[in-house]
Amino acid sequence: MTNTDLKALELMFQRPLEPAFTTRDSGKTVLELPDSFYTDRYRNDTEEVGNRFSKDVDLKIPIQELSNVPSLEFTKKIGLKNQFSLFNNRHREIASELITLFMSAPNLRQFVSLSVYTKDRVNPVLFQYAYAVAVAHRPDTREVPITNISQIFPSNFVEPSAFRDARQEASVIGESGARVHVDIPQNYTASDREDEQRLAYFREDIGVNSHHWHWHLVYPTTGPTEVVNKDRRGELFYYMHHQILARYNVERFCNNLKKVQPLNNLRVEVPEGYFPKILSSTNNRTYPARVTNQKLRDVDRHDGRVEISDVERWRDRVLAAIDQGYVEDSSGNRIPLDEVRGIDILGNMIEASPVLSINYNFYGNLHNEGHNIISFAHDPDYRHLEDFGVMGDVTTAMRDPIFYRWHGFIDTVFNKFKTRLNPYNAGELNFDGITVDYIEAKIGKSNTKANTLLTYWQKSSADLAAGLDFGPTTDRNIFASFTHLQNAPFTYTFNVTNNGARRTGTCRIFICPKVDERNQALNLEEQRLLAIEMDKFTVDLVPGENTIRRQSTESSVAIPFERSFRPVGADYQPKAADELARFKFCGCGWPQHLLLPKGNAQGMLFDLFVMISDYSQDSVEQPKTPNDACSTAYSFCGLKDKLYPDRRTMGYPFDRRLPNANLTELVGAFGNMAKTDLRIVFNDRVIDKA
Ligand code: CUO
Repeated sequence: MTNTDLKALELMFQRPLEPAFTTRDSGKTVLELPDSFYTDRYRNDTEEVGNRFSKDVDLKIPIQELSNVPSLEFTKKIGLKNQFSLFNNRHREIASELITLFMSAPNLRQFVSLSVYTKDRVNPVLFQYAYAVAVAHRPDTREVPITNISQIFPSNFVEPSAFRDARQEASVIGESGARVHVDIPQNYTASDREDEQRLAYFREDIGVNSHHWHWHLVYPTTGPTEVVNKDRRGELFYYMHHQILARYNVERFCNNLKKVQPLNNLRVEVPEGYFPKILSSTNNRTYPARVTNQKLRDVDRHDGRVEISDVERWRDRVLAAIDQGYVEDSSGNRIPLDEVRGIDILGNMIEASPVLSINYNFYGNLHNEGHNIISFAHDPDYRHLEDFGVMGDVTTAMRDPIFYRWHGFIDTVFNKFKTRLNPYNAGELNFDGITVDYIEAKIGKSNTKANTLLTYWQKSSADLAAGLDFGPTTDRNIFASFTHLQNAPFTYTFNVTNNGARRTGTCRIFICPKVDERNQALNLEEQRLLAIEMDKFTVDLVPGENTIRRQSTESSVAIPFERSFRPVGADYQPKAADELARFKFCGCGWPQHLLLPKGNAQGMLFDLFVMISDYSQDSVEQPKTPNDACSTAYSFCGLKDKLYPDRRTMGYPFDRRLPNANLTELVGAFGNMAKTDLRIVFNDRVIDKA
C-alpha cells in the first residue's frame, strides 16, 4: 500500500457532509478528483472548485478514474438528507449491497476511487457505515484506522449548542492557533423530577454509545457472507447486550432505583419519556422525542411497516422453540438447542440476521422490529413527516431508558433458554489441584485499604474537529470537555497453589452485587444474572505457590479513554507498524472509565469473584491469520479474523445455573474459585484530567 492510498482512506472519515473535493486534514490535504467524479451541482465549475481548494495545501492526492462506474440507483431510496437506520429492513438491504460493492473493488486504488466517487452520491450516514464496514473487513485495508463515530458525527453524541459555540469560537480565535474549547453540559436531557435521569451519566456517555456503534459495525446482520458469518456472532450478540444489562441494573441499584422492568407487553403505555436534544447530522433537526405514557402502535410508513402482532407472533414462536428444545429450519428439519450451539442459533435468530437466521420467515425479526416500533411511536404513520427517534439508530439507542427495557426483554428470552439447561456440574467447574488461597483488589496508593475501590467524576476533553462539517479548515482542533464517571485504577492480587505439574489456567474475574436498591440480600440466581465480567486472561501456574497480579487497566472488556476518543489525523498516529496496527479496529470495547459501577457514598457492597479454569478445556485452535495487536477488549468484541478465544460458553460460569445454594457454598466446594467482599465508594467530586 502506498501512503497516499492509506491517507485518502483515512480522510474519507472526515467532514462527512462536505463534498470530497474540499480540503481535509486541517486544511493540509486535498483529493484531486477526475472531472467525471464531480456531481452535477459542481460539474460545470470543476476547475474553479478544484483550484479553490487546492491552494495552500501540502499534499494533493490524485484519485484514479474508475475502471467500472457503478450504478448507485439502488441507494436512492434513502434520500441524502434522510436518517439511516440499521434496524430498517430496506436500509439494511441497501447497506448490504453497498458493502458488497465496496468489498468487490479489485484493488486498493480502485477501492479508494470507488469510495470517493460514492461519497458524494449517497446518504452520508449510509456511506460512513458501509465504508467503515468495508475498511474493517477488506484484507488490504488492515492498516487503516477507523475513526470513532463520535468524531465523525459529533452532533449525535453531544448537546448541539456546543457546536454553535465551537464554530463561533473557531472563527473568533481565528489563526492564533489557540485551542478551541467548548463545554458540554452534564445532565441536559431532563431534570431530577425524572427518576431515570439518575442514570443519564451512563446512558448518554460518549464512550458507551460509540462502543455500541462499533460493536454493530464489527458484527453487521447483512452483507457478504465473509463479513456477516463470524465465529459465534449470535452468542456474542446475546452476551455483549446481556453484560450491558447487568451493568445497567447494577448501576441502578447504586442510584437507589430498582431493576429494569423488561418490556414484555407492547400493548400498554410506556411510562418512560425521553427528549434527546441531539441533532441529526444529515438534516439538522433534533431527534424526535417520546412523551411520557406513549402508546406503541403498528408502524405503517413509506419506509417500513410492522405490526405489533408480528412481533408478538415471532416472540411466541421463539419461546415455543426454547420450550421444545429445538428450532425448525425452512425445510422442517429439527435442530436441537444444545448447550454449545443453542445460544448462537438463538442469537442470530432473535436479533435477527436474515443471512444467518435458521428460519427468517418463521422466526422473523424480533429484536430489530422492536427497535423500529419503539423508534416510530411518535409518528407511526408518517403523518407528521418525522423520522425515527434515538432507538432507531445504534449510534444513539443506548441514550434512551427504553433501550434497557427492550433489551431487558430480549435478555429474558435468552435467559429462559439458559435456565432450561442443566446446572453446571462439578466436572465442568473444577480444576483439580488448583487452589485460590487469597484474592484482593487494591488501589495503587500505599495507604489505601484492600478491597475498597473508588469512583468519582472526571472532566476530560476529546477532539471533535474531524466531523465538524463546514467548520474551520485551518490547522486547529476543537476540544469538547465533558464530565464522566471515572474509577481509580487498581490491582488484583491472587495467591494460587498448584499441587500438580506446571500448567495453564484461565483467570476469570467478576463482581456480583450483594444487595439490591433496598439493601436486601440477593440470592445466587439473582447474583448470577447480574454478574459483571471484569477481566479474563491466561495464567501460567508453576508447581507450588503462585502470585498473580493484574492491573484493572488491562481488562479484557474495556478500552482506554485515549482509544475511545483518540485524536484523528495523521499527526496523531503512530508510525511504527505494530503500534499502527494497535491503533486500528480498536474502537470496540467497553469504556475503561465505566469499568466499575458508580457504587455509592457509603460504599456499595459486592462479591469480588475469581475462578481459574483449566486452560486445556478453554483453549481454541486459532487460524494462522496475522495477530491483531488491538484486540484487548476481546470479551465483548472477539478478535479480528480469529475465532472467539475461549471455548467455554460466554459468561461461564455464570451463564448457567450453579449447583450450590449460594456463592459462599460454591467457592467452598471448588478450590479453584474464591471470593471476597468488595466496597465501591463514590466520591461526588469533579476532578480535572491531568
Ligand atoms: Cu445493540 Cu438492540 O442491538 O441495539
